[in-house]
Amino acid sequence: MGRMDLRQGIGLRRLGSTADDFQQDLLSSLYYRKGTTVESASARDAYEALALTVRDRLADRRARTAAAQFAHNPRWVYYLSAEYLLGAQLEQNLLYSGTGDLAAQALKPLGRSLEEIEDLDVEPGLGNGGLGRLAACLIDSMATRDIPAVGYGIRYDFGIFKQSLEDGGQAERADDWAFHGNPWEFPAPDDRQTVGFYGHTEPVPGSPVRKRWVPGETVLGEPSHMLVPGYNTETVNIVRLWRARGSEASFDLSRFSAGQYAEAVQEAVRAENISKVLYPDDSTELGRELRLKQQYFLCSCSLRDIIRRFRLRNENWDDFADKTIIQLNDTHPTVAIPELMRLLVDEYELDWDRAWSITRRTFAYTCHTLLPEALETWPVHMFERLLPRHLEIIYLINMHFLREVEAHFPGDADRIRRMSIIGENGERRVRMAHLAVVGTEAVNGVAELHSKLLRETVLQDFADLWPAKFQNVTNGISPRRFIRLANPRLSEVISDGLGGDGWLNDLDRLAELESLADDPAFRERWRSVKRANKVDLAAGDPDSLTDVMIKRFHEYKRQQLKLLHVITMYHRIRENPNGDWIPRTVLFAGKAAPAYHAAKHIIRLINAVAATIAADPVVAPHLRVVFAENYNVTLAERIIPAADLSEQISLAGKEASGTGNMKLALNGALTIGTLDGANIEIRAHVGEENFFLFGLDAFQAAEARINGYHPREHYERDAELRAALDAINAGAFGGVGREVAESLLGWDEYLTLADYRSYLDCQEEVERAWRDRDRWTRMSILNTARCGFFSADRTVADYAARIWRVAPVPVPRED
Ligand code: 26V
Repeated sequence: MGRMDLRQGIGLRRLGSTADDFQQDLLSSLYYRKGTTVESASARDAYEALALTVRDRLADRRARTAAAQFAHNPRWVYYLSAEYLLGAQLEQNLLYSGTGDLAAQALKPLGRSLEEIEDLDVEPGLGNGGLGRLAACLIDSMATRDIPAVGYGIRYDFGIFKQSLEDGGQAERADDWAFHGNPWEFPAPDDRQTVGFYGHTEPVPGSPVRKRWVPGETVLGEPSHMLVPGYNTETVNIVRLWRARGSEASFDLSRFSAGQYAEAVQEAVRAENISKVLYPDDSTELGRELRLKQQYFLCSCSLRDIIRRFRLRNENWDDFADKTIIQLNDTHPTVAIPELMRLLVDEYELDWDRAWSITRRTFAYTCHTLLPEALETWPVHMFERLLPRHLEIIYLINMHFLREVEAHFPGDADRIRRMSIIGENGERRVRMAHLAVVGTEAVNGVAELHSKLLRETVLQDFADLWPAKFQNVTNGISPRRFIRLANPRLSEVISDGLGGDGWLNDLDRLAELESLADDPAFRERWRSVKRANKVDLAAGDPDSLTDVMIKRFHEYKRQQLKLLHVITMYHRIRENPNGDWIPRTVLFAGKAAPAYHAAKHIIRLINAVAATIAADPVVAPHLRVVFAENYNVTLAERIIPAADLSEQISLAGKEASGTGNMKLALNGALTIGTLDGANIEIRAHVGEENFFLFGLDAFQAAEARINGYHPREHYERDAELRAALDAINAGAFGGVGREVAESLLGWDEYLTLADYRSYLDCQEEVERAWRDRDRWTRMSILNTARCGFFSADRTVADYAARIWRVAPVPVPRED
């Protein structure tokens, strides 16, 4: 209650809502917070002053949110994620605070346009791809649904690397995203935490289970938070990001005085390295100690913060799980499970069974992959060195757990070996997914097929033991960011069609567009929006079919399949230059993990093919290949509204969900895709006649592998496929790409050649549909109209009802 009284008591001035008020506040930010004047303000000064002015308005709502939420003492949702891809903040915060027009007005006396200022807003690239962007969409929707929540993460100094092309290949540069400072965050140094590493454990006299951990190294975690406003509601939640710092004692003054400058700071540097850089994951770079350190750093800081917050309103540990649900975004934060056990048993002196019952009810785990190589494990010896007490606790958890298994499946030694948290084949390793399943109340996959495959393959033993624990929660996306902000033209058409913008909080209402799909005037508007978006993107002829494949580069996603299609189109056009070809712009964008050589070869080959086609006067008028550098949220927001065709062509059974597929379909792109991840649900929603399906299904793909797959058979049998691969090998594309051809012909891990013919046939279907402009537009409208299900608001509602069991806590409006 203290907080609310405090705020009410101080009679803080309300921020005005007129253009004049905003103007005044912008100028005072410029004068008093930036310390400059209208005359001498740089563009960056104007940007920062504007950011602070907008932030103030949200901070006001934040204060009321905190008061209302704490007064309510609800069950809080804590989202733990090593990654957040928040996207640019200014435009979003202008929209969510309803100050866009005011801002444009207020900037005029400064001689600046809003567009110019928005270009200075840097996106914090604190994630790799889908998993990090999902975290950002979910916290947006939690705020929009008035769910008391905090997202916890790491404030990396360097985010996902910046990609550029050099000689057609990927080059990486560091992403010093906060080089100029970050006006959106509030440092909260008083909430800093101390985190231990290494050292040893000592018995506690008189207690058989408690231990004292004496760390060999300690590091400070300093939080700052960014505001996470809900749309069309008062709630403003936060995402709290931890940054590692050396303590005062880590600077060695005596060494400095002796001229040993590097040595004097080495301990502080070691500490600060923990939050220095985001791991460009999705490669085989696993097993690095620093990465495990990051994970524990995040978990330890966040749990202590969660406990601090719990104790503001509660006393009894038995209430902890009723007031706390911690959602683990993949296994990266799984060490939170033994950490909570350690805090409860060793520090707060609860007995083991009570602590375990609390812990299990506190956590839930979302799995985001099926790829065996992406399932995290850590060498036992590394764990033992870095986190000796946690390893002991994991052993104890495992002992109790395996007894439970033995009780259910007596004498099934094989099952016990398979299910153990400690893998014993070769090097002993801690299996984080097993720990996550054992230590949580609910486990979910991210699309129907993915959840089913989890239950039936990777986690089958666990599903046998605890069938009720396994659930599905299909992913979703923020309609505010990916329709309203990314595609203002389409948003206007939709709002006109539906009579208002209520759909932005209730995406199922898009269904009302269905009746307009046959209205010629509406279709015409729909088409002209897409065309204008293509003109803005300026990637190619706006009247060409804009065919986009935008996602991380991964062999399982099969950019190489798209490329074989491109090469075949190139051959066909060359052979028949006067054919009735449909002009196409094929746009690729995406990053490859720096150590993922096969993926980088594919990037290089794409650019070599693009150059060859561009230089060919016969083919260039019909076909253009573009590789857009440095794919990130900001670039996605430009490409998605301009797309006609969405490539979702992963090998069935490999893509857990995909979320780009949803963004593209909602913006009226038609999907060509396999029966994988959320594609299956997209197809079910839009109707099979409005989706281009091809390829093996997950069952057939698994069968093909088991029955002995021979890519060469496809090569021998299919002349066009052979021509494409032969062209690569013959050096038709500047001699680039032989590695790609070699891997496809040699092993073809992801059955690219098996799906080639089916994919090409399906592309002909696409072209037939494209030739009938009205048919295509109708399909496009229906895609948008029928994808309301893929709002992250629905995803959050599912988590809230079935996993978190939390209800909204509305924040009263001021006045
Ligand atoms: C990690 C690794 C690391 C080792 C080598 C291979 C590999 C492959 C993938 C990954 C990423 C695993 C976690 C992840 O980002 N999953 C993505 O999560 C999205 C949100 O749920 C989902 O839409 C994507 O389908 C899924 O790939």
